[in-house]
Amino acid sequence: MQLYIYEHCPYCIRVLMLIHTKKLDIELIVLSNDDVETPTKLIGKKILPILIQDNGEALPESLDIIHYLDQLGASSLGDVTVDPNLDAWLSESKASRDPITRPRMVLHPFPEFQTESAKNYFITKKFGEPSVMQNDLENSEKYAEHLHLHWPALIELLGKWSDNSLTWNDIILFPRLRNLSLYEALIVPGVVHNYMTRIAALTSLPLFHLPTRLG
Ligand SMILES: N[C@@H](CCC(=O)N[C@@H](CS)C(=O)NCC(=O)O)C(=O)O
Repeated sequence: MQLYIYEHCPYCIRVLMLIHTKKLDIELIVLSNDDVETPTKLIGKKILPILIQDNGEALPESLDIIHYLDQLGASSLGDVTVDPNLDAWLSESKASRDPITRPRMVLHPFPEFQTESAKNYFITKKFGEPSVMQNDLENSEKYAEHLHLHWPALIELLGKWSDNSLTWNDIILFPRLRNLSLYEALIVPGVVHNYMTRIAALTSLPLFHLPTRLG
């Protein structure tokens, strides 16, 4: 099997979390961010991740791919159960997280952003104008302050989750927190720090910078 990904993409990282945990032998193909043709040929639109199954069929949608892969051999994740408050936390914190992570995605040397055209594709799509991206970058500290208002609610969620093996909650949350670690000056509470480092180790998906620990 083959998996088409972008390394900055949280949905692609969801799938990699399971692949690494189950040690599945799947060929990873990182597409350039401006390659519209390859995904469009496979599934009719430009969106990753896409899994090419052994029978050649292309399967899009991260959760469908994870569900399919988790059924192979012994299941790691079991039935889909996601904390009903997790989506709300992600929605509420999005306006603080996105301006921190998005500019840094395209500045990081991810393989999908190796050409100017690939970078420009992302910048135009996400920001419209390079000046908007620059503005987000310059206001990182302000957004990081906003983010601090959201940590107590996340700490409450994490307190209710089991911390033995990988869960569906981790699949949804960790890629977002990991992308926040692109910010070299990230400061997180001890509970969140423990969570990020534990899941990074469990899934062999290292953080980009180790956040400063608060408490
Ligand atoms: N619902 C999809 C969402 C995937 C998604 O939004 N992927 C983004 C990258 S993070 C994408 O490929 N967007 C098109 C683009 O980057 O041009 C899934 O869960 O797989």
